Amino acid sequence: MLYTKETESREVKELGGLWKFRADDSGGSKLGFEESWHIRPLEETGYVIDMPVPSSFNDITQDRKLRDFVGCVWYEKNFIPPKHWKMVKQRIFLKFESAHYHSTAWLNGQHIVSHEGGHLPFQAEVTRLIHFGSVNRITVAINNTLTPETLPPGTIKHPRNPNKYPKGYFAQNYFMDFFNYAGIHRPVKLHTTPNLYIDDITIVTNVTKTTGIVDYVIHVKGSSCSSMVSYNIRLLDADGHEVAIGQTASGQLLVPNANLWWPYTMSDHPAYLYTLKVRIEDKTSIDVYDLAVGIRTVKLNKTKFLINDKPFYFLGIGKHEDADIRGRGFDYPIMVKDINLMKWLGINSFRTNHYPYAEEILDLCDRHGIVVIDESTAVGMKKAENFGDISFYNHISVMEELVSRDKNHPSVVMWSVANEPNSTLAVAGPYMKNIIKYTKLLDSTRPVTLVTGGDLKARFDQAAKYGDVICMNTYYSWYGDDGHLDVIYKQAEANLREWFDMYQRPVIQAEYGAGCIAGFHTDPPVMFSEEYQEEFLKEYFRVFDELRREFLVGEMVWVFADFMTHQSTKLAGGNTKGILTRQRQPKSVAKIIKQRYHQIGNSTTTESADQAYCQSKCKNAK
Ligand code: BDP
Repeated sequence: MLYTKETESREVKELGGLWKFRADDSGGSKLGFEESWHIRPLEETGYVIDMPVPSSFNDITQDRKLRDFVGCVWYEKNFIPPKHWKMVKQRIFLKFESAHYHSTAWLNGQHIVSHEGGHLPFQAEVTRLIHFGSVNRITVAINNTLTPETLPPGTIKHPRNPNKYPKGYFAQNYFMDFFNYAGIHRPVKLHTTPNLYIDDITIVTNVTKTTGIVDYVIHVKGSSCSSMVSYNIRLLDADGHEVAIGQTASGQLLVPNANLWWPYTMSDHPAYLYTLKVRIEDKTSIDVYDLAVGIRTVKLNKTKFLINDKPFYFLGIGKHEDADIRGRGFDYPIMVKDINLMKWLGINSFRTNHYPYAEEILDLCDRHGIVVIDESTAVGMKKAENFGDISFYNHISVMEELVSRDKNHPSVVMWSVANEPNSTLAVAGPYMKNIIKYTKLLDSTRPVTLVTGGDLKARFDQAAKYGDVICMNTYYSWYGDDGHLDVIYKQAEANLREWFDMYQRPVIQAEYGAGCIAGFHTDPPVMFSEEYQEEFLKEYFRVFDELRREFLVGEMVWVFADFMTHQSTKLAGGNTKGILTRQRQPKSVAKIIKQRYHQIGNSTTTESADQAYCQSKCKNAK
């Protein structure tokens, strides 16, 4: 599914703003369906409130019950379509960029689409259901309940003891360390395409000596006869000059003296983007779509992660899409601020912990040369019941939707199929082996990893070994040997070496970090103080500085900013391992990261990358 945007042949009407909202607090969340709330205006069914879209609903009101609500919530929006959209031979789609977790949508009372899982888009063609010249009504029911088969999984606890729990009491448990924010999290868009339209584009890039190779496949829909469709494909450089053309549905474009897409720490001219202009036409329709193309390769050898055949070192961070009030709701100011902070801190990469992020973020990463490890929603798979057939097929769909959405982003260099599944379980082995194998069938051009966690000994692992890169999360002197900073060097070094020795492939420290309450100072350092967080990181740095000369290809601090979690006596106001506060203000450790990352980043900027750029610029100029 292509990103929804306006082009010469497509229009978009964003349906953000205030929606009507009602939680079904009948207990089983069935009332709304039993009473068919979608067939009439929501306010006729009961009391409704205003709810901003996009946003999580949890932190918008003062109602404690809504904050922790488990079950089905209902949203409704009225809109009037532009009159000129009534044109014949045009299609209209309604797209949700994401809603968490299970969504059912109706237009004017008619069911149009259902979708399982947050963080990925879904849409329906609504051409025949739209009423012109009058108000149309969208109704969406969203259920945030997590079960052993959902991704992420959870369980619902129904304690029976009437002496301890009120009648009807139940609670949602889950095994991921972030709050289960829910609602319509990303924009809702009504958009048009011509009758014949570009449904998908797949780009694969390669490089031979100085020539860039762009293999493309255009998938169209809406034509009864494919031989009647003509294709006009043009690849333009960043200055708008045509560098290659194609006239078929699939083909290869050659770009002599190509400007390669480099991460910003590898070149003074990073993130070079070409534009693929696709135009298709038949007797009645013309459709046009522009796609940014970064020409680059990703390869591995035993000890290195190579971008354009040069070693890349992840000076990275783990993140969340999380902020005050809006929860996990998409927000341009937060997104741009985060990218600016990353550049300020010298961060050249992040993992989309622990779900796919908004496409707008990946676009920014393409343009800024920030490298992304793109992760699925499989987090918190701790029990054997999370590795059954239903989970497996859900997982397959997530990987299909994720790869199909993000495959053309040069910034995305690796897929992560899961975070810290219980890799000691025998069932985890074949399960993850098959998920990784399937992901490679979907995309053979990028490595695939599975992020492993805890102090799991390599020899007991059943699953992480199937990944191309070992991605490892550890928290020495935090979870275990609490407060003993002096164990970090020995334990972290031994652990990373053991994994490399056993599996002989590049290793990334994908998470490590210590909680820190901003403004809490102690000397000598104790846990949760700014000083402890600093010393903790410095101990890990000693290990990284030794091992990056051998097989370590990245370090990714946990975590970019403090974020909300479930409530627990161990978590005051959520997870405080941020190097920034939740409001994106630096803790003292941020300065240490900034200094280290800029220093390493500057020293790894490859002269050859810049030479290649200059050579091709000079040749183009001639
Ligand atoms: C890691 C998880 C991450 C948690 C972190 C922590 O991957 O999601 O937030 O632990 O406990 O194991 O801070």
